[in-house]
Amino acid sequence: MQIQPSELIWKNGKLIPWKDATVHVMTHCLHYGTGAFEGIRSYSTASGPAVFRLREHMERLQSSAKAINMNLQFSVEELCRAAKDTVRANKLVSCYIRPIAFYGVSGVGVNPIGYPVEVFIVAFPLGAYLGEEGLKNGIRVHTSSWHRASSATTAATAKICGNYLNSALAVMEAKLNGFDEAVLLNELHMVAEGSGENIFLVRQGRLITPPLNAGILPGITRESIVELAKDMGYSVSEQNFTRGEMYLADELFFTGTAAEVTPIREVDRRLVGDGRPGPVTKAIQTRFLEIVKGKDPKYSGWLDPIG
Ligand code: PPE
Repeated sequence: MQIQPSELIWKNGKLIPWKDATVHVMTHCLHYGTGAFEGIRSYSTASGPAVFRLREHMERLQSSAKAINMNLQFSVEELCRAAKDTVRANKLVSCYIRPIAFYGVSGVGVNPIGYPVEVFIVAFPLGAYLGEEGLKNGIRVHTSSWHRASSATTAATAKICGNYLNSALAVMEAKLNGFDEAVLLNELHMVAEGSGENIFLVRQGRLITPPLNAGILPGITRESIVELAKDMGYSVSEQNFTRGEMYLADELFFTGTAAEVTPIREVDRRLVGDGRPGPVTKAIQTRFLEIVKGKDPKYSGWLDPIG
């Protein structure tokens, strides 16, 4: 996916030119994946740009950092302010915000304790993660031969850079096999999530999504959709399901900051339902896209105006 550079990047408290936001080759995180990051979206609303669930994302960044014994030197409030400053400084409205914190340069060796910690926040325009066509008509996925790294192997529920090797292997395999995205099973062979999305199954009008102890990333969109779907009157349960149960689903969809609510129209070369986004997915997607654009005052607490 091409990136459209913006002007300024926030680095450890200061805004610097895009081209200067570089790292040294001996950066610990580059070698060992010892960093944490976030993906956040800002949307255009009638009262100006607003960031969706900014605080929750910065709290998750802090939690991911804690999992790798990394002290960020910036509070959640400071990080929220910094993210908004970055969007404003770049005169962006609808955009993606990528905070990343990582162990920098000191010595050599796997142990990063005592290394300097660098924090960057980048903001840039981003369209539909799985394509406009995918957002509208659904995507084709396959079950990956790679399993989601287990909770016994890594801090699987933290958004840590190194964990994304697992996702990268899965998505490369999916693309090389002609699919749009991968679905990963966990160590118990239950459905976990996509390479960068949580997953929901709809059967007989009820929604099911894997529980947090399935080793998934605790998605902020996932949590929002659970709440929204319940408010819309749907039954929602956090329950494990199998690959075979995906084949019997009436509807399947992915959720994520980047992916928003993306329908899945085919899984392992089997049509999901009739191969078109189903009514529940469409209703939830429509409501979600209205909420993020500030069109529903009931959920205005999920939006943080940039001002
Ligand atoms: N699972 C994974 C593995 C994941 O990476 C994401 C976010 C989610 C679930 C959904 O989480 P949330 O955004 O809080 O609802 N993936 C990011 C994209 C990764 C990428 O860099 O590409 C995102 O959506 O921003």
